[in-house]
Amino acid sequence: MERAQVVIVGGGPSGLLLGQLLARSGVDAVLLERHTPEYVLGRIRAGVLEQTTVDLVRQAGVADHMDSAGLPHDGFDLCFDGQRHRVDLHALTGRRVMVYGQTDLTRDLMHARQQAGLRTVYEAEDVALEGWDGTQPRVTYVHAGQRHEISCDFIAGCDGFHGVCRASVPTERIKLHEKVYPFGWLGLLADVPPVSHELIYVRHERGFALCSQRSRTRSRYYLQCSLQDRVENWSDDAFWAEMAARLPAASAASLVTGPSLEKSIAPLRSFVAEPMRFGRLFLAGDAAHIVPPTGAKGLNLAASDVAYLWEALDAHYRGDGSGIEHYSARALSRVWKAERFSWWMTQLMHHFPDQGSFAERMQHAELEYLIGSPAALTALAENYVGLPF
Ligand code: RFL
Ligand code: PHB
Repeated sequence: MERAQVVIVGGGPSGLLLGQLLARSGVDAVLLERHTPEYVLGRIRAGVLEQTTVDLVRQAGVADHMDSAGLPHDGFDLCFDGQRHRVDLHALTGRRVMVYGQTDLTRDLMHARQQAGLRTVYEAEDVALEGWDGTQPRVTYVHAGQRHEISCDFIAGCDGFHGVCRASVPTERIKLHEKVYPFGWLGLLADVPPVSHELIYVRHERGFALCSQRSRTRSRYYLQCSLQDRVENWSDDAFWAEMAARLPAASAASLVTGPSLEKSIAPLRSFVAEPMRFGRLFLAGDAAHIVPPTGAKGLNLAASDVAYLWEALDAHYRGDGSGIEHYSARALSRVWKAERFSWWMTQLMHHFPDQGSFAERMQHAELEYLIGSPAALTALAENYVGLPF
C-alpha cells in the first residue's frame, strides 16, 4: 500500500492550489484527478480574481504569468435602461480585481506541480474513500486497469460539485441547502478585442448579458438563456445578434464579432453543504458550495477554503490541531456571505420568467438607488472585490 500525508481528490483549481501550498509547507500530498490534463484545461470558467486570491497565488509561488499577463481592473459597468454606470471599485474600497482566466491559472498550477515532481495521477478512476471517520483513512482508485490503495492522515475533497467526496458522506451527517434558478448562461469565447476595457453587467428585458474578457485580444461573453436552450441551436451569428440587442446602441455599434473558440451553457444554482469537515475528510471549493457566477465568486471562494485548509494542515503538522477543528466554521462564515452576494446580484440583474411588474419595478428601483447612493455602491464594491479572510 502506498502512503501520503494528504490525498487530494480533484485536480481543478482548488486541488492544485492546495497541493502547491502544502508542498511549500513540506507536507507530502498525492493528487488524484479523474480526467486528463487537456480535459481539465478545456473547461472555460472563471475570469475574475479577488486581491486575496491573487495574494494566495503569489504565496503559492505560481504568480509569474498571472503578474505579467493578468489585467488589473479598477471598476466595472452596471448597465440598465440602455445606460452604462461605472462602479469605481478602487475609489470605493481602495482595492481592485485581476482579470485572469481560470484556464491560465490552472495551467500555471499544473506546470508548477509537474516541475516540482509532485505525485499526480490523471485518469484516476473509481476513486473511493474509506476510514475517514477514524484515524486511518484510505483512498483507493483504478489507474490503467490496476487498483491502487493509499493510506493517509487526511483526505481533501476538492472534486467539484459532481465529485465522490461529498457523496461519500451519509445523508444524515450532512445538511444541503440549494436554490436552482430558472435560467442558465450561454458563454462564448472568441479572439476579438473586448467591447470595453472593463466588464459590463447588463440588465435587459430580453435577459441578462455580461461582457468579460481574458486579454486585450480575447473576449468572453455571456447571455442569460432558457434551461431548454441547447448550444447547437445557437449559431455564432445568433449569439452576436442577441448580445448586440441587449447592449446600449453605442456599445453594440463597437462590438467586434468573430468565430467562437468555445460555446457552452451553464445552469445557475446556489448550493451549500454543511459542515465542510467530517472527521479526517475536508470539502473545499465547488465540492462544498456553488454560487451563481453573477458575482464572480466561485473560484475565489475555493481559494479562501484552500487558504483555511492549508493553514489548518500546516499547523497540525507543526503540533497544533485546533485549525482542523475550526476549518468548517471559518470557511462557512465566508461562504455564506459570498452566497448572499451572488444570490443578490443574480436576482437584481436577471429577467425571471414568472416575474410580474412589481418584481420588475423592484429591480429597477434598487438599481436606481444603487447608482445614486455612495453607501449602497460601497456595499456592492466591497463584496465584489472580496471580503477579507
Ligand atoms: P472544479 O473546477 O469543478 O474541479 C474539480 C475537479 O475534480 C475532478 N473530479 C474528480 N477527480 C477524481 N475522482 C473523482 N471522483 C472526481 N470527480 C471530480 C474534476 O474532473 C475536476 O477536475 O472545482 P474546484 O477546483 O473547486 O474549482 C471551482 C471553480 O472551478 C468554480 O468555482 C468557478 O469556475 C466558478 N466560476 C467563477 N468563479 C469566480 O471566482 N469568478 C468567475 O468569474 C467565475 N465565473 C464560474 C464562472 C463558473 C462557471 N461555470 C461554467 C460553472 C463562470 C462560469 C460560466
Ligand atoms: C468570466 O470572465 O468568465 C466571468 C466574469 C465575471 C463574472 C462571471 C464570469 O461575474
